Amino acid sequence: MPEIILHHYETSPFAELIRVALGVKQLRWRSVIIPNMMPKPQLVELTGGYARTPVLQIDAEIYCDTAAIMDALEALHPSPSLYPAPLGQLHRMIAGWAGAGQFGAHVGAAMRSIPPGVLAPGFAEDRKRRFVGFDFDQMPVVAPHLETQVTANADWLEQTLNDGRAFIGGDAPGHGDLALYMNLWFLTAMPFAKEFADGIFARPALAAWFGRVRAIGHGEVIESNADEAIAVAAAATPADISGPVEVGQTVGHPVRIKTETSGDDPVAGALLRCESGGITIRREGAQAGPVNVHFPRIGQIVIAG
Ligand SMILES: N[C@@H](CCC(=O)N[C@@H](CS)C(=O)NCC(=O)O)C(=O)O
Repeated sequence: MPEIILHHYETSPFAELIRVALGVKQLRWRSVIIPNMMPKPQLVELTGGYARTPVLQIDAEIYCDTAAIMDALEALHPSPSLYPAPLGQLHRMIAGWAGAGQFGAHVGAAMRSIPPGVLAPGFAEDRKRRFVGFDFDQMPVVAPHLETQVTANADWLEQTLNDGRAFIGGDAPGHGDLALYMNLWFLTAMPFAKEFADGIFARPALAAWFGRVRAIGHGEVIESNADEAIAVAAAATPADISGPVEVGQTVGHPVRIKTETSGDDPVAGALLRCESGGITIRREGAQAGPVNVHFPRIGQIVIAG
């Protein structure tokens, strides 16, 4: 099996989702710790501009966004599936809910009472510039509302799990479980919202489910670093991919991929594939050489030229 390399940092909820997915599949993976704000020159060497966390690398294949990463892990190691019956693909839609407004709500609730001086210099500015609509200065104003959103989510989860099922779809955990888990995990990972988190975790079925997901673990982790990861990409040949593409697009033509609501640079390359299942472009890094960069179709804008 090829080397799996996760570019991530400890406190990232989306990274925690993938770490647990690696645990579900009991995989062995290399951990590359990246900065939690810009600049990220070695990550961008591989992605071409995408700088969100996490990014997965398998040889010269670079997967941006947890949705694309989950597909890559599922293709590499299909069993146990991250999309178990009966929910199957519905897990993706639940993950979409958890990763959008609910993600922001949990981050806001978790960081509401952060004492002055705790955030690294430049962190608040980084998030304001890179996450359209996000502003730490507005936190005291919006946090009470965000807490209501977290509470509604927790109530629904509790009601779902109340019939004694182990995971949201039954006996096996899936993408939706991991995405709901990552938000609640962030509430526990941040020490600033203990009282609020305790109230959320007072729901017994939710708390027991959270314990079951946490017990999955992270698989087998090997420490690595960005230089090694770039060398792995440089030594590998990217996969030969040729379509399908959408109406009006042509394989090989130049495109730029821009993440919705992100202030990061679009990624430029030659289009290899663009369909509901995802987007792949070929680009060349100065040190990494030719790489395939993969994105999910949902949430990405394809700009011709
Ligand atoms: N839709 C993306 C969202 C990823 C995301 O927003 N990650 C956060 C960290 S949890 C991030 O990138 N923060 C800024 C950074 O790490 O520089 C995904 O599913 O991977």
